[in-house]
Amino acid sequence: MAEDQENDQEPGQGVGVVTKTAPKTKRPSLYKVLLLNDDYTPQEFVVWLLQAIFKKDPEEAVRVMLHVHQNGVGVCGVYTYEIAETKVAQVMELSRRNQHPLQCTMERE
Ligand code: TYC
Repeated sequence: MAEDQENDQEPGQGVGVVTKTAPKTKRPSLYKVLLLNDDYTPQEFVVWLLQAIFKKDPEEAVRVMLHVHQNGVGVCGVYTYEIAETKVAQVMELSRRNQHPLQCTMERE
Protein backbone atom coordinates (compact mmCIF):
# COMPACT_ATOMS: atom_id res chain seq x y z
CA MET A 1 0.00 0.00 0.00
CA ALA A 2 1.10 3.57 -0.58
CA GLU A 3 0.86 4.40 3.13
CA ASP A 4 3.21 1.57 4.04
CA GLN A 5 5.78 2.77 1.50
CA GLU A 6 5.66 6.29 2.87
CA ASN A 7 6.47 5.02 6.32
CA ASP A 8 9.53 3.04 5.22
CA GLN A 9 11.72 6.11 5.73
CA GLU A 10 14.06 5.28 2.85
CA PRO A 11 15.82 8.28 1.38
CA GLY A 12 13.69 9.97 -1.24
CA GLN A 13 10.65 7.89 -0.43
CA GLY A 14 8.30 10.64 0.71
CA VAL A 15 9.20 11.23 4.33
CA GLY A 16 9.95 14.91 4.68
CA VAL A 17 11.36 17.01 7.45
CA VAL A 18 9.96 20.50 8.02
CA THR A 19 12.96 22.78 7.92
CA LYS A 20 11.22 26.13 8.21
CA THR A 21 8.21 27.17 10.24
CA ALA A 22 6.12 30.18 9.30
CA PRO A 23 6.63 33.20 11.61
CA LYS A 24 3.85 33.00 14.20
CA THR A 25 3.66 36.67 15.16
CA LYS A 26 1.78 39.27 13.17
CA ARG A 27 2.19 42.96 13.89
CA PRO A 28 -1.17 44.43 14.95
CA SER A 29 -2.76 47.19 12.89
CA LEU A 30 -2.43 50.64 14.45
CA TYR A 31 -5.12 53.29 14.84
CA LYS A 32 -4.87 57.05 15.18
CA VAL A 33 -7.10 58.59 17.83
CA LEU A 34 -8.38 61.91 16.44
CA LEU A 35 -9.78 64.86 18.34
CA LEU A 36 -12.22 67.17 16.52
CA ASN A 37 -12.55 70.90 17.05
CA ASP A 38 -15.79 72.58 18.13
CA ASP A 39 -16.72 76.11 19.21
CA TYR A 40 -17.84 75.32 22.77
CA THR A 41 -15.47 72.96 24.59
CA PRO A 42 -13.11 75.08 26.74
CA GLN A 43 -9.44 74.97 25.73
CA GLU A 44 -8.47 74.18 29.34
CA PHE A 45 -10.70 71.09 29.35
CA VAL A 46 -9.05 69.78 26.16
CA VAL A 47 -5.58 70.43 27.59
CA TRP A 48 -6.54 68.64 30.82
CA LEU A 49 -8.01 65.68 28.90
CA LEU A 50 -4.91 65.30 26.71
CA GLN A 51 -2.81 64.99 29.88
CA ALA A 52 -5.24 62.72 31.73
CA ILE A 53 -6.06 60.26 28.93
CA PHE A 54 -3.19 60.57 26.46
CA LYS A 55 -0.39 61.14 29.02
CA LYS A 56 0.84 64.32 27.32
CA ASP A 57 3.01 66.70 29.31
CA PRO A 58 1.47 70.19 29.70
CA GLU A 59 3.42 71.72 26.77
CA GLU A 60 2.54 68.90 24.35
CA ALA A 61 -1.09 69.02 25.48
CA VAL A 62 -1.29 72.75 24.66
CA ARG A 63 0.42 72.13 21.31
CA VAL A 64 -2.06 69.38 20.30
CA MET A 65 -5.07 71.41 21.53
CA LEU A 66 -3.97 74.47 19.50
CA HIS A 67 -3.36 72.30 16.43
CA VAL A 68 -6.93 70.93 16.67
CA HIS A 69 -8.31 74.41 17.39
CA GLN A 70 -6.61 75.81 14.27
CA ASN A 71 -6.87 72.85 11.87
CA GLY A 72 -10.18 71.25 12.87
CA VAL A 73 -8.71 67.85 13.68
CA GLY A 74 -5.55 66.41 15.21
CA VAL A 75 -3.90 63.18 16.33
CA CYS A 76 -3.81 62.51 20.09
CA GLY A 77 -1.93 59.22 19.79
CA VAL A 78 -1.52 55.95 17.88
CA TYR A 79 -2.55 52.65 19.48
CA THR A 80 -3.67 49.11 18.80
CA TYR A 81 -7.40 48.69 18.16
CA GLU A 82 -8.56 47.93 21.70
CA ILE A 83 -6.48 50.66 23.33
CA ALA A 84 -7.64 53.24 20.76
CA GLU A 85 -11.27 52.17 21.26
CA THR A 86 -10.88 52.58 25.04
CA LYS A 87 -9.32 56.07 24.68
CA VAL A 88 -12.16 57.20 22.40
CA ALA A 89 -14.74 55.89 24.87
CA GLN A 90 -13.00 57.68 27.77
CA VAL A 91 -12.95 61.00 25.89
CA MET A 92 -16.61 60.69 24.92
CA GLU A 93 -17.67 59.78 28.47
CA LEU A 94 -15.68 62.61 30.11
CA SER A 95 -17.03 65.10 27.56
CA ARG A 96 -20.59 63.91 28.11
CA ARG A 97 -20.26 64.05 31.90
CA ASN A 98 -18.95 67.62 31.66
CA GLN A 99 -21.60 68.57 29.10
CA HIS A 100 -19.10 69.45 26.37
CA PRO A 101 -19.75 68.60 22.71
CA LEU A 102 -16.15 67.42 22.18
CA GLN A 103 -15.91 64.61 19.62
CA CYS A 104 -13.24 61.94 19.28
CA THR A 105 -12.83 59.20 16.70
CA MET A 106 -10.31 56.64 15.46
CA GLU A 107 -8.91 55.81 12.06
CA ARG A 108 -6.67 53.00 10.86
CA GLU A 109 -3.18 54.26 10.04
N1 TYC B 1 -12.26 75.62 19.74
C1 TYC B 1 -12.40 75.51 21.18
C2 TYC B 1 -12.49 76.89 21.80
O1 TYC B 1 -12.04 77.86 21.21
C3 TYC B 1 -11.23 74.75 21.80
C4 TYC B 1 -11.12 73.36 21.35
C5 TYC B 1 -9.89 72.82 20.97
C6 TYC B 1 -12.25 72.53 21.32
C7 TYC B 1 -9.77 71.50 20.57
C8 TYC B 1 -12.13 71.21 20.89
O2 TYC B 1 -10.78 69.39 20.14
C9 TYC B 1 -10.90 70.71 20.53
N2 TYC B 1 -13.02 76.99 23.00
